[in-house]
Amino acid sequence: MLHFSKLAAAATLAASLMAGSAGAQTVLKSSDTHPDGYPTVEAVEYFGELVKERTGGRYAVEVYHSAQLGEEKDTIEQVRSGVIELNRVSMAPFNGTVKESIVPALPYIFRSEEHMHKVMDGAVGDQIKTAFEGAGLVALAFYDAGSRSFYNKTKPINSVADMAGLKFRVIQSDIFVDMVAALGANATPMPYGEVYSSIETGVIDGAENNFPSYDTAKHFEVAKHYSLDQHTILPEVFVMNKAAFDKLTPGDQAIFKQAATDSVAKQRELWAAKDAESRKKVEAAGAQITTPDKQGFIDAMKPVYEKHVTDDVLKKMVADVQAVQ
Ligand code: GTR
Repeated sequence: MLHFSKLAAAATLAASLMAGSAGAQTVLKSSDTHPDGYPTVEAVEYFGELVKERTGGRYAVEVYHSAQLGEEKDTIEQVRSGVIELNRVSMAPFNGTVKESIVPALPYIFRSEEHMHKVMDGAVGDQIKTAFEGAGLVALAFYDAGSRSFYNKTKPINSVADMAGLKFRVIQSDIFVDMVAALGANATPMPYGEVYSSIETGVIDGAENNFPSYDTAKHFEVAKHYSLDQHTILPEVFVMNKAAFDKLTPGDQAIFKQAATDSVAKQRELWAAKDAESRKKVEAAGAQITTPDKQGFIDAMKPVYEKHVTDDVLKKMVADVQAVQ
């Protein structure tokens, strides 16, 4: 043990001396709830490699995966206050603080993943990015997270009627709570890391997520009925503390932005592969996938839109999204 820590100290010293000879290196911390190898973790690592290369080693990124720095809500506070510089999280936990982030979280707002890409790569995406600045954050990139669907341990879901009375964990956003209520079920928002044991012990019947999360968080082991209702195609967001970003020179800011854009293409490729791989894996492990009639789910969402799309800004954004072909 002693031997190991001496070695580690020597390695750290050597690394800092090397960095010193090339000019001081600033290491930026980034959080992710997912395990090493997950597409978002890999994408931020790739971003870090590009930044390091393009700044001649002046900046590097260290990704703390597997929720090492805490659950999403906590790490969002950390990045807003500057305790960490970067964070890759879902857009949903921002719904209460960044109004414009509500739009991509609305159920069935996107017709397909292609539609989501067009919207998020276009004017509405830019509008959402600008809105994050109000929360002290620079939204560097939007990443793919496929579509979220319900899964539970109790029974297969083939229609809205089958949802009645079931208890689902939802991601921490009121939109998701209201969506579940509109489907006749009960929602409990809770941190991601508590979902497995809560399903196992019966505190909840299930949750809602995409295949890679259902797979890597092992939820398929405790909730085998997965219904492809695809209620949201909610992208992830990769954010940077605004004060930390503002401290960069204009040249470095451009490098960071370009590296983030480059990481999006990489993440989309990784995501498509992981989505297919995870689906295969959970099916082989016994997950039962049903394809419910989506129209019933879509029709039930009217009250969610009425409650959350309240002002003119949001109404216009929803219309703009719908107009994107
Ligand atoms: C995943 C998402 C995570 C986290 C999680 C959740 O799809 O990638 O960032 O938000 O869902 O449901 O908490």
